[in-house]
Amino acid sequence: MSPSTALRPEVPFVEGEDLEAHLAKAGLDAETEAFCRSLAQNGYALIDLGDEARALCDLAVADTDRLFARHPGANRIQDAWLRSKAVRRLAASPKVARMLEAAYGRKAFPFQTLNFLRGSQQGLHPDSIHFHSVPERFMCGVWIALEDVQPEAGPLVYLPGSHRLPVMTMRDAGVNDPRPSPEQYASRFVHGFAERLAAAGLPDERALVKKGWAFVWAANLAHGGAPVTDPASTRRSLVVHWYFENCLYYTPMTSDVEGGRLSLRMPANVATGGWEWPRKAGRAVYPGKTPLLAAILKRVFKPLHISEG
Ligand SMILES: O=C(O)CCC(=O)C(=O)O
Repeated sequence: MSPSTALRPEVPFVEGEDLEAHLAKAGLDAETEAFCRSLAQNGYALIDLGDEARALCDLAVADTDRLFARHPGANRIQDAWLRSKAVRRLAASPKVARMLEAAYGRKAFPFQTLNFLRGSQQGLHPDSIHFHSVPERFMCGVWIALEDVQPEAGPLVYLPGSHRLPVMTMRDAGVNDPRPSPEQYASRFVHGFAERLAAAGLPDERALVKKGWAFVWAANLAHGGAPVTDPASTRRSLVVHWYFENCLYYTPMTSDVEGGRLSLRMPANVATGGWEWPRKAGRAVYPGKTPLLAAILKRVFKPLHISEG
């Protein structure tokens, strides 16, 4: 093992038991310390990205509104960073990268973007069933408000503290299948996860995020979109999913975690425009033909996925 590998934490600082001991010797500024404490205690934390980012929000809105205008009824664009410099610059914010590295102890990279025009009204879910890592919990979501969020526009809703619940796998949800599917996610996991949340009895909160601020959630935090009560409202936002270096990256929804069969991913790196190999003990791991081909096609054709939900 190289010295740098030996120094990498196996548990993110903000997900472990020793955060205060770490902060005492890390010499971080007050804003970053507060960010780490909030992420550890609540499973979320806010970052003011500053005035330069607020100007980028306007450019990102102009770019994505043009794309939405070409697809009437659409509410979601996946990977607009491939076509919009402003979306890409916001997604790869150096301030976010710095604060995530301080909080997790490994270098972070953004691997996917989602732009929403209106509230998503998504059901409560943890990202840890969509994207996960080995070692676990080296993943987070960064939700950036491109305009001030109004209460009637379907704000982000989340359950503080739910990140501390055990990570739920497809088998935990009763899917006894070595090759689980998105259909089984919809028919079993969603229900099983809702039951787990009800048993935990955690109250929900809504995020009325101001333009140019980022709401960061831990991989296992339950979150979704509140109902939109004003159908004429917009809620332009940019969700950026981040991973951390030197991990295996995989899709839990189609993996058999307990059986050791992981659907490996070859995530893009939005900051560099390339991709990242999944790694184990510092060594690149072949992810399989499908993810490798998907990564190459993404780089060459820069596909956008524009959809209603
Ligand atoms: O923006 C929202 O309403 C929810 C987004 C979300 O849940 C996600 O991207 O994982």
